Amino acid sequence: MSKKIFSGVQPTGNLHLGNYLGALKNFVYLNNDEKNKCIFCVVDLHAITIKQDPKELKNNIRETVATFIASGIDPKRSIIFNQSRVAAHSEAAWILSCIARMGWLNRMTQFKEKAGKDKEKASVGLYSYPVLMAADILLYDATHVPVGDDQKQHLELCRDIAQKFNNDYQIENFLQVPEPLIQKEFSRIMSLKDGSKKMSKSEQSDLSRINLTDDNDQIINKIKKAKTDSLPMPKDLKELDKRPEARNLLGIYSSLTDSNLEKSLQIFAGKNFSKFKEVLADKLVSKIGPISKEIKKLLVERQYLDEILLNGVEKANSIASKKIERIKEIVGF
Ligand code: AQP
Repeated sequence: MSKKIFSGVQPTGNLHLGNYLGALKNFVYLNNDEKNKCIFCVVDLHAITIKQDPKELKNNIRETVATFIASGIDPKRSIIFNQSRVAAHSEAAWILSCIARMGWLNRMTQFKEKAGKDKEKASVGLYSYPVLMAADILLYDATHVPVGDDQKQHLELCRDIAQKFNNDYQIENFLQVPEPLIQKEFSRIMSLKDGSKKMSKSEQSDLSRINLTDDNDQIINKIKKAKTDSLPMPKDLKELDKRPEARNLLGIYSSLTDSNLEKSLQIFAGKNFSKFKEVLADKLVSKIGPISKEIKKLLVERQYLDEILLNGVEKANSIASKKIERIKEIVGF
């Protein structure tokens, strides 16, 4: 079945192994299927929900495009563009924010996590972030949205908004209700320093994540220093429930080798962590090392990256501008 794919990545720097295994790896797989129409967006409007340095943001937008391409997304086959250049995203977000209910947004756990204890000081944008995300997806009639497990709740909200819009305006199937594409296993990669926290760009300690720009020595060093416990490698799946760091490292290994936890356990059960870490570091170096080199090469070619974005903006705009016009007609503007 052919799929219309839409997904986005925030240009907030430090793209990491979690972004790769949870999202980018899947983007590449979908991009490689000729039947699919894929749109991958650098969601810069989302990025400013938390204060960004303007110069760094500009660089991070290019770095995100470079990471898409270095990971294997083909810009000739997929549309790659930055969100802020297509005005329909902001316009649709406003209209859809009049459809979404406060009660729905109040349930979003990502806002609670990101706003932390001082909710009063969080930006309004951080709160309404999921409505903008719904606008992104719905403008392109996306049928499927590949994301990491952390975005599942936002996608459910997007489905609710689409259904309510169609119902309120009595226009059946006008907004396509999208399906999430979340991998069953390893859809949430955890911090290398704390198996209960997700690997994240904004975590202060660089040792908590493998950045996609890390060189081979950095990767090896971070895996060496990754938190484990003093016991040997677990013997069965049940044991993993109580050992989140071991589960995470085995999950990373399994995802990199397109395997599963059970098979990985058969190889490493009872062995020393140090031996396992050596094998894991090797796998990471052979997967992430070439991506890191390619990102650095591409970053020098600023004009090439800008052309990809310009070209993508033109294509995205021609789709989104038609949809927003129809939305405006439907609401009575
Ligand atoms: N740890 C993760 N495991 C699996 N998937 C992940 N994703 C992010 N972190 C993990 C997925 O990567 C895609 C792009 O994410 P994003 O850049 O839009 O923002 P995010 O989810 O907010 O990423 P971070 O790293 O967690 O950023 P900060 O630190 O700013 O909060 C998404 O599909 C996401 O699911």
